[in-house]
Amino acid sequence: MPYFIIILGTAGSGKSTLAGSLLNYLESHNLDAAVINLDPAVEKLPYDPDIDVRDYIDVGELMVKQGLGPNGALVASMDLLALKISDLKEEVESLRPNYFIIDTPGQMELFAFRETGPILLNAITGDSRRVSLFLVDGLQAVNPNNLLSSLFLSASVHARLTFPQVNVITKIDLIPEEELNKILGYFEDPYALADALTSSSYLIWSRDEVELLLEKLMMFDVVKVSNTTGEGFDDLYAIAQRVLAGGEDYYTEESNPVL
Ligand SMILES: Nc1nc2c(ncn2[C@@H]2O[C@H](COP(=O)(O)OP(=O)(O)OP(=O)(O)O)[C@@H](O)[C@H]2O)c(=O)[nH]1
Ligand SMILES: [Mg+2]
Repeated sequence: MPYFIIILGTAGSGKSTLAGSLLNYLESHNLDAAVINLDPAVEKLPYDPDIDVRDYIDVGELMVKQGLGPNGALVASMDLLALKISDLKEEVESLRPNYFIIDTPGQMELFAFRETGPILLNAITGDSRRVSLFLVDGLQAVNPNNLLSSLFLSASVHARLTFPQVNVITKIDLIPEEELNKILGYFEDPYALADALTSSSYLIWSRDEVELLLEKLMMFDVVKVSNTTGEGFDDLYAIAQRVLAGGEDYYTEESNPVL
């Protein structure tokens, strides 16, 4: 059975670029991989998708016909896709790669707050082993308050999907080394992040509660990558493979962050 690597994250965090880079990485290691594009609104992709939801739905047409804005049309198109899931599933089952990489839309509402995203992903992946990669835009994570928001969002996605999940900090080629070390330091010592947050970001919590919260939010493994230079892909592959081989029981075992 193929393994599924699902790439999630905020708009522009590097999902599609990472899907392409990961495909190249796997193929260059003689592993057979296929990419599923689940973003109906994308115009240009940095890879050639093996399966493409744009063959199933037309967001532009939905916007015109139903008078919807871009976000509403995206949500509506995923609902429509859910109705065509058996065709999509058939297409997925017709391919037999070692790995499926799933590129998703940056509209996080689909996966953090709505049922359609999880329904679609569960249907596509079936009984296969899967891992979610939650992308955190490294340029945004330089700001501790942004990093906190990303960690909350990552936890929301995990609460909805309940797949094993790894946080991936992207665009590290654009981050000065000193700033990058600070971000990585936060994952080794959540108290350092608690210190760095401006107090306005946790008005309703005491310092003790913030520390406890951060410890929980940082329980996912974290990897840093550059989609441009390829740095970090050995670590990303190693950790994804470890999670996939460990299956859904992964969190019952002790996990060590790869930094
Ligand atoms: N320097 C650098 N740029 C990156 C990296 N990853 C992505 N980018 C750039 O960031 C921009 C957004 O990347 P995408 O891969 O389209 O991001 P996305 O998450 O798929 O975006 P949406 O699908 O619109 O949500 C593009 O200009 C990429 O070239 C990286 O690791 N380093
Ligand atoms: Mg994209």
